[in-house]
Amino acid sequence: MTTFRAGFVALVGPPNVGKSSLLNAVLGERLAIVTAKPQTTRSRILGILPRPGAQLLFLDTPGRHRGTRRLNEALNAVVEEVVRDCDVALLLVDRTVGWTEIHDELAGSLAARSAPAIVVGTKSDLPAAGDAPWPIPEAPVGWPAHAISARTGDGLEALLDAVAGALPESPALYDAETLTDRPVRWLCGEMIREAVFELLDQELPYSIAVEVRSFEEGGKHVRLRADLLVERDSQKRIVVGRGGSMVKRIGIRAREAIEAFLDRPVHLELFVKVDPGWPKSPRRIGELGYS
Ligand SMILES: Nc1nc2c(ncn2[C@@H]2O[C@H](COP(=O)(O)OP(=O)(O)OP(=O)(O)O)[C@@H](O)[C@H]2O)c(=O)[nH]1
Ligand SMILES: [Mg+2]
Repeated sequence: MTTFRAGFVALVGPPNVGKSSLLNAVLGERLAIVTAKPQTTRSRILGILPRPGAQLLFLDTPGRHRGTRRLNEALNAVVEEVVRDCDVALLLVDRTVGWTEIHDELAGSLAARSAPAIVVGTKSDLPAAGDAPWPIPEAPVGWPAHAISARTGDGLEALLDAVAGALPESPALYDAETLTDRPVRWLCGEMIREAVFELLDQELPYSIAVEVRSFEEGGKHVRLRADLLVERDSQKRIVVGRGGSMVKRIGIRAREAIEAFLDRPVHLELFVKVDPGWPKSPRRIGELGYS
């Protein structure tokens, strides 16, 4: 009898290294939002990939970062939990940036629990990646290393083979149809947050949360109502924009992404609301699904 393997594969690394892009590339599905800004991902997102003889359960995580806000602490707690519980860890290094102190910390945690770990060099399609040394000199001795590009797909098959081979023998842990543990309506909320990150400048996106209030499937349309939560009135004015122009742009961009994801026409209504305490309240952070 051939052996079946299954287990949890952690995607960890500093913000912006390409964790969510790698998840989407291996699944062939835009499950996790991706933006040019660091600290986009705010939660653990499970993405399930069936392979011949294996089931790979990828866990995307928020970039591990420093910061004292309650939200940051919650995000780092997510990373710690995934590092502690995974069967294999992929430690991602942006090849155009190289190894950082955050990699030292994560490598230390992984070595302490002696989980199999693989160093993944990302963004190999960029010229600056080719100029940097490979394999990465600071990476722990003996850890396998794979250079990949989520953009072109280079290196992904070899990486997936290595990951599958490192998983424990186990029957499949989820049924074959399952793609993720996140509800569709929450994933739609994330696409609204992606538009927020793309259209608003500087620090403002970090103060914004999205709460989907209703998700109705009727006829061929999906009807979605969501709140954009900000911390202060001054932020609300910017997010609404002159005569509602900004919230309208966010709505148009988000609707297009959600329609592509659901493959159906979508009616989206957005409301901007002040919720001063949300990033400081563990209860709100949990309700919003950022944990
Ligand atoms: N050229 C190139 N860019 C990439 C690749 N992978 C990711 N990027 C870009 O890098 C940026 C960050 O990608 P993400 O996937 O959001 O990174 P992340 O590690 O999930 O970031 P956080 O969620 O903020 O921690 C985005 O602008 C991506 O388009 C790649 O293979 N090639
Ligand atoms: Mg991400």
